[in-house]
Amino acid sequence: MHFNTIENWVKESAQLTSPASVKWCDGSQQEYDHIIATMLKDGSLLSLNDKYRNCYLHRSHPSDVARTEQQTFVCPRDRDDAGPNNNWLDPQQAHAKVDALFRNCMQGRTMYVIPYCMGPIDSPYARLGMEITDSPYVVANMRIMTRMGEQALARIKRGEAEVVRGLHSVADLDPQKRFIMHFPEELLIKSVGSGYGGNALLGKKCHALRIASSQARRQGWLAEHMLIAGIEHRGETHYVAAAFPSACGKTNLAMLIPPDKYRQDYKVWTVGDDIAWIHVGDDGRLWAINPEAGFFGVVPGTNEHSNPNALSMIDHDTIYTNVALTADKEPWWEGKLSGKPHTNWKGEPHRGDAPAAHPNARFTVASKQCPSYSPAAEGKQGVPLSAIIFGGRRSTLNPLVVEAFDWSHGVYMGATLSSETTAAATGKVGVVRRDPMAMLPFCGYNMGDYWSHWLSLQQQATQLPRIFQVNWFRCDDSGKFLWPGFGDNLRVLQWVLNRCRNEVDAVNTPIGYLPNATDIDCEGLDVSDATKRELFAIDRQGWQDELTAIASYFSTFGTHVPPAFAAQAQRIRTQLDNS
Ligand code: SAT
Ligand code: MN
Repeated sequence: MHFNTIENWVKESAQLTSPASVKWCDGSQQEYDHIIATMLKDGSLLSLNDKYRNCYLHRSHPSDVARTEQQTFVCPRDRDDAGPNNNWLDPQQAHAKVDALFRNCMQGRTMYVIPYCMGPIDSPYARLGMEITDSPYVVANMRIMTRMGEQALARIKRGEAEVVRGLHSVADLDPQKRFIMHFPEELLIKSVGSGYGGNALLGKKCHALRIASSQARRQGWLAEHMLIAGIEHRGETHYVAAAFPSACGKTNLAMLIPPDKYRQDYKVWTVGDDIAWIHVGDDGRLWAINPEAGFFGVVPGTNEHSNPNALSMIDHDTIYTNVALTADKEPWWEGKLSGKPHTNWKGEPHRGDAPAAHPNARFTVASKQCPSYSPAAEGKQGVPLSAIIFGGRRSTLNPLVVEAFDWSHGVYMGATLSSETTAAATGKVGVVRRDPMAMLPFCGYNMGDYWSHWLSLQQQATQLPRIFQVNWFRCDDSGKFLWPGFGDNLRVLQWVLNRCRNEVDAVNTPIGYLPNATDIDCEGLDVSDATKRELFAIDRQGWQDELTAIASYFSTFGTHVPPAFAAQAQRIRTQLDNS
């Protein structure tokens, strides 16, 4: 895209929104410090106890605490291209609707122009973006989450083919006038009325997933809601990418510290915790880069046990959003093992049983602060994938781990992923919803076509990763988790790796390859043989019902569903009947 086009768009945006001034961000430390100072002064940031060096608290508007999927739209010309997985508006209508809200909305405010790069600045797989915003909070967060400023601008000026533009304003934060609009055909995002996370940091879900997924389809790659981690064992590192819905533990898994007995032999390296851009390498393998430069992670539940790496990286140079405070102004959240809440996330005295921190409270922190951050994450080519893992939060049915028979079956497995909802999006928590590849809220085109695109990689790649599905959340009849999770998930990753290296065989079942009982090491765990059997039990009736539910879900995508899926379902049904 020619730089003139971008400059003109900035001018037009200023004409539309009438800011008091326009500032092009250079991404420097001085600029960041200045933004922080401005926010401390106007009260939109609060300083914390000195023990938390350069840490700040931002309290968002209480009606603006999570992504709002109802108000998120994908607007290609043809409704069918958005698919039943997206809200759609005709692009002209969508522009008219939001432009009316943008009109003069920045009066008296500064309009910031943020050039940014998703991915290592010198990587051929990195992509450029420009976000316009009137929120200093967004500027500060974008500086942590992306490679922002001069270098990105230089790359844009060199005439990068595709630059994604995003216009954002908090406007008056009225939930009724909140819209997050995507125009994949114009590589354009318009977001108004929210200052929160995925609604406002446009590099993240809007660009790196919704717009990027549609670019990826055109260009033969994948933009996925996946963590990337390296698992080092005896000098060899295997990389896995894993998709889980929001707030299901991607960050914890990406930063896993092996349990004591494994610590000598295994080390987990963090490449990314939320998004993976995956391309076919010259060697026919799939390679992944993390387009982000920071973590925007869920705070509640983070502690020495669940994620020691995260805990140690967020005690300095971190922006907290919607956590509680102790009496001496330390950040506090449910699950924190020290201190007690004095002021809740809204800034009111904490009392009663209501959570003190918002369940979707977040930290924003640079990746480089993570003790397990992988040097490979800064490499140009990314990392080669040995395995892809799909995970959901299901209290029943899905086993602890199962391996797909082949790529087609794995894609089907990903497409049938379902999970109980969390606080990361507004709406009811704990209801099972289908969330194919954990991409339901983020796939920027028709999900049926997306599945076909996944399948088509078989024609492009010669050495595809193996595909697995995991479920850390299976419960017994009384609702107690059967599996300890967290660091002990390494025991499952060990099996995944052993399978990738052809070192163990597995049990062939209708739903895929399950581990032999002795191949998941439970030594030292409070997991009895009976519990282990429960973790892998195949509830035949449950699976038959699941197939019926899946078929009815797929039917909502009509002719877009790949024919290969019907064949998978048929095979599973027949094998269940005969089992
Ligand atoms: O608010 S975000 O979309 O960035 C976080 C998430 O839902 O994964
Ligand atoms: Mn996410």
